[in-house]
Amino acid sequence: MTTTADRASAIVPAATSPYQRSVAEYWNHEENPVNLRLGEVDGFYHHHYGIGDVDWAALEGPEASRDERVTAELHRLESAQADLLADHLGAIGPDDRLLDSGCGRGGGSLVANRRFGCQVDGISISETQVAFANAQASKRGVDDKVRYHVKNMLDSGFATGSFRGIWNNESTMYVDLSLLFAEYRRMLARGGRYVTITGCYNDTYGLPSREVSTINAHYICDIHPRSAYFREMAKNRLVPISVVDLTAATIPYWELRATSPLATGIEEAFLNAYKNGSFQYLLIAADRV
Ligand code: GPP
Ligand code: MG
Repeated sequence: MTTTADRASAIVPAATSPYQRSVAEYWNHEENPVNLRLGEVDGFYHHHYGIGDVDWAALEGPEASRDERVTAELHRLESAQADLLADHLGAIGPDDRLLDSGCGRGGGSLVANRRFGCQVDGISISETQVAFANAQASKRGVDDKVRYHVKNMLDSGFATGSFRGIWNNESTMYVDLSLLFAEYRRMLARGGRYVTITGCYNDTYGLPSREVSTINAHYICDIHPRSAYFREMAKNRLVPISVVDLTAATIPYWELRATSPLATGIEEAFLNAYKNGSFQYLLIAADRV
């Protein structure tokens, strides 16, 4: 049967397993200053990391405003990451529809709407994140186009073929990729684009390193090997068009973050994982054929 309309959200609960409920709980209560203070810089609240060269001058100058400069610099690098993801969505017009899958507090959807002027739906299993994100969209006056929903990315109920583009910005490590990409195969229009930026473990290292396991424990997630992305995409009519290894580009962000009072304690694990070759920061863009 081909569905032509989105399913009403109330029919199924968003978080369907004890694991998913524990993840929703984590994000319902998460208030890390590294996310909130950065978001306050310009109202784009992100839940991903940064890329690009650090302007180390942020550490110099008056001591009193040093933290503020570092916060702004970290936010600049996270914004550059969001822009790079949007660069890979392809030619999106104002009448197209995009899905921000695992939208967090919603910054990425606002970035895409600002760039393309199109409708964006963001989904998260965290009620708190969705409420926060919808409040931001209203504040910006874009709530007619940008809407956030409490939905499960494995079974969101959006209509078949209804999206021109779908992305995950650091959220695929919470789900089984075979289920995820089967759902994207269904929801993406033919010729549509899928983009993910993700941390994955490096198959050439072997199985997850101590540092990768530490990151998993920190966020209650399950980082996949690089190979799983390509295998599951190939099974689901998603043909990679760009693969960018962002590992070297994200290390400066983590080095700066480690100097900041906003550091959460996970910085050394990321730096060591990237430097010992067990972990990679990757962008993958794929066409739905
Ligand atoms: C969180 O971003 C990102 C994840 C939970 C996914 C894990 C990412 C990997 C690349 C493995 P955040 O901005 O909420 O985290 P933090 O609070 O540490 O900044
Ligand atoms: Mg963050």
